[in-house]
Amino acid sequence: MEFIKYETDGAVGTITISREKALNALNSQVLEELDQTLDNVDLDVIRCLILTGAGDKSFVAGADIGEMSTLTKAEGEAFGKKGNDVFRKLETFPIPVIAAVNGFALGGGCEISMSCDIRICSDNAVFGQPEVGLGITPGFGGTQRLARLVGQGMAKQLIYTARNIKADEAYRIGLVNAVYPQEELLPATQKMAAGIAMNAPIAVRNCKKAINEGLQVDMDQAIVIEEKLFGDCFETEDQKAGMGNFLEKDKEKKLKHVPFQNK
Ligand code: DAK
Repeated sequence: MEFIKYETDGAVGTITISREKALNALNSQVLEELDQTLDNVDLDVIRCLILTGAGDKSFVAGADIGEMSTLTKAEGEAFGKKGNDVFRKLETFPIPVIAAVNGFALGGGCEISMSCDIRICSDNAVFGQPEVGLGITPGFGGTQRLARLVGQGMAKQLIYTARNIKADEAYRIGLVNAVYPQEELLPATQKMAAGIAMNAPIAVRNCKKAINEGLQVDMDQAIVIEEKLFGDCFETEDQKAGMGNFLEKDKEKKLKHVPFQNK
């Protein structure tokens, strides 16, 4: 792989978009490599993913404007489909994905971070949807995911004005969960990912599914989705170990972590 690095540490996998000279902009090769990397994540071992960008200036400065500028209509459609498929794969990936946003997250960069479950950013991060200034609409789900995350009034303001916002404003409007100095971003994200990976994997996966799928339907249907995924946890080794841990009378044993299984 030329533009994607994938490393693992225990049950946490880190994907780094590594095209620093173009501020990690997404061209078709980056999208293709990201797609393949996701397909190759060993879900028997990895329980949480981190997505970040190489360097300390940019997470992803958007889709590659140079490549897009010469696309024909058909090629534009193919590029859009590739991007949307990969972004959707991230969003529906069975395990949580945390975006560690280490700088510019513009256009497709902001959109890819919004396809992740959680966004944590560095204090130099900049978010924005500059597309209307380029004569296009956000095309990788920005109009949909931004409105769901920060509410339609704020999303419309950001998209119509094409104004970039800094980390503190992104935090204030709920686009990111936390802001850290650049050098603390990855350690803090790794700590959060490791904490998630310590929890029962089937339950964590089912929570992601319940939240994602429940948000697409009305409350009556959403509750049915939750019931089903709740029920699915029973009779698993994790549920037995988790509840057994709690009920264990012996204090020593009670505090001892019983490792969870992936089955
Ligand atoms: N694409 C290609 N190259 C980029 C890039 C981008 N998005 N952003 C930066 N670069 C390259 C620059 O061209 C420059 O390359 P060299 O000239 O050194 O070869 C290098 O990265 C460093 O950039 P700068 O010299 O500009 O660095 P500065 O610090 O001065 O400025 C900046 C940083 C992030 C403010 C600036 O680079 C910038 O404004 N970049 C563009 C940001 C942007 O507008 N991004 C949104 C792109 S539009 C679709 C679906 C989705 C999309 C499109 C279609 N379909 C469904 C069909 C998505 C669209 C977008 O993301």
